Amino acid sequence: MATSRALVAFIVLISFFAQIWNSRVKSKVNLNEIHSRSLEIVAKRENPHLMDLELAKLKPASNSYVHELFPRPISGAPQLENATILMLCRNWELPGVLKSMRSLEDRFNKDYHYTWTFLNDKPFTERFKEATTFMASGKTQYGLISPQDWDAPSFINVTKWEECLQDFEDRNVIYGGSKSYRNMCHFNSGYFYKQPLVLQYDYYFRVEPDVEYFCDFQMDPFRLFRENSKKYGFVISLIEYEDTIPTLWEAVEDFMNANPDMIHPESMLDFLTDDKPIGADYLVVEHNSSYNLCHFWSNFEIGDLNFFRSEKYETYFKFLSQTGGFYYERWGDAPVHSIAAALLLNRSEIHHFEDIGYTHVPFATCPESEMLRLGKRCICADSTKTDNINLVPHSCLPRFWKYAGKSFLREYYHPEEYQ
Ligand SMILES: Nc1nc2c(ncn2[C@@H]2O[C@H](COP(=O)(O)OP(=O)(O)OP(=O)(O)O)[C@@H](O)[C@H]2O)c(=O)[nH]1
Ligand SMILES: [Mg+2]
Repeated sequence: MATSRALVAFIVLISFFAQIWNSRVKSKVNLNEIHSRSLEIVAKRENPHLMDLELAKLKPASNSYVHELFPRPISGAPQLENATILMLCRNWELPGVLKSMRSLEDRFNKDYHYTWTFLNDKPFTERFKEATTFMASGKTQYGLISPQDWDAPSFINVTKWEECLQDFEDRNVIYGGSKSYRNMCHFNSGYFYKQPLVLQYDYYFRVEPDVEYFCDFQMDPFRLFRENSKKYGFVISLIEYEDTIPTLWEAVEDFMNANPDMIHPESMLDFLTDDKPIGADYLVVEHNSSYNLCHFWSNFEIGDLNFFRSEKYETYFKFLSQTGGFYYERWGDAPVHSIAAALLLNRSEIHHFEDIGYTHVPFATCPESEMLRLGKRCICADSTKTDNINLVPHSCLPRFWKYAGKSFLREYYHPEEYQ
């Protein structure tokens, strides 16, 4: 009797463990299965017309490269470049810093582990260092900017500066009354690439607090840059507030006249000066100089640091800085970088990342191709449905396409990096 009771108890026990084991096996995620299911969905949606174009190796405005999407998770250790992710920020911005880090880690850096470099004009707190170190998938490093690199240069006339600040504030120019904003723009224009922690790198990826990346990267933008000799990359291009740069273009013209040899023979000067309508929508903003106010939005930037450290760029920056315009007006690093890239580089060295969804309030961009949005698991929509800025009248992207052409993802994708 006792033996049969023990036997029953034993059987019950075995079936109990078997059930647990079964449920564990069943709930195990099979990534390969998920991946092939995604491919089936894509196959159903594949447009035969696009496939024909693909076979014919045509590259019209349609996204004829969609077949190359849906790579599997990255395999092993990918090839790395000499690059860092760079953020200038303040201690109190920590929540926004972590938000941006979380997004970029999830969408890109968790596969690569590039080092995060943080810069600040005040020492970072232990709390800041601790939280960012935990959030990063790679190393973190923290740099303190010297007063010489951060504060207004000694030739700035303080009385005149105060008057200008008041005037800008009275006219409600955005950040018009802020001294620190001017230091920041001056620093971002001429000093970030010379910081001791940054000097060791060839490439940087600029990140700001409170931004978000909407799509998986599925590629290393630094590698793309090196292999394709790219020097400056952006995602959003739009027109600048003219009130912030009343005499910037005058200074740029003086620079061009003084240094005609520095302007690249294949420069994109036309991107900065042409204001003829493009298609049905065109820039409607009036401007007082021959600069059409188009610039790359520099809160997202991927760039070659050697370009900024070049004699050409250094001469350009010093020329602009000694006019005092960063302080008496409120020149932003965005138009300053953009004009430099457009004048000093070959237009082929400037890259639009059409496949990176991104937002920094108040604008957002999202890949136009639906297949691209699916394949990169984007959480944004094309310009017909959302606040996507790509094709609105104050976007300069169509003008960029006109003068620099359009690039295609399949030219950069490395299938061998994926399982
Ligand atoms: N360390 C430090 N960083 C700053 C300072 N001012 C701005 N920054 C950083 O410089 C970058 C640009 O400043 P933002 O305040 O974001 O300027 P913006 O993007 O034009 O404007 P909003 O984001 O709309 O406020 C961000 O990464 C900021 O964290 C400053 O005084 N000290
Ligand atoms: Mg910002």
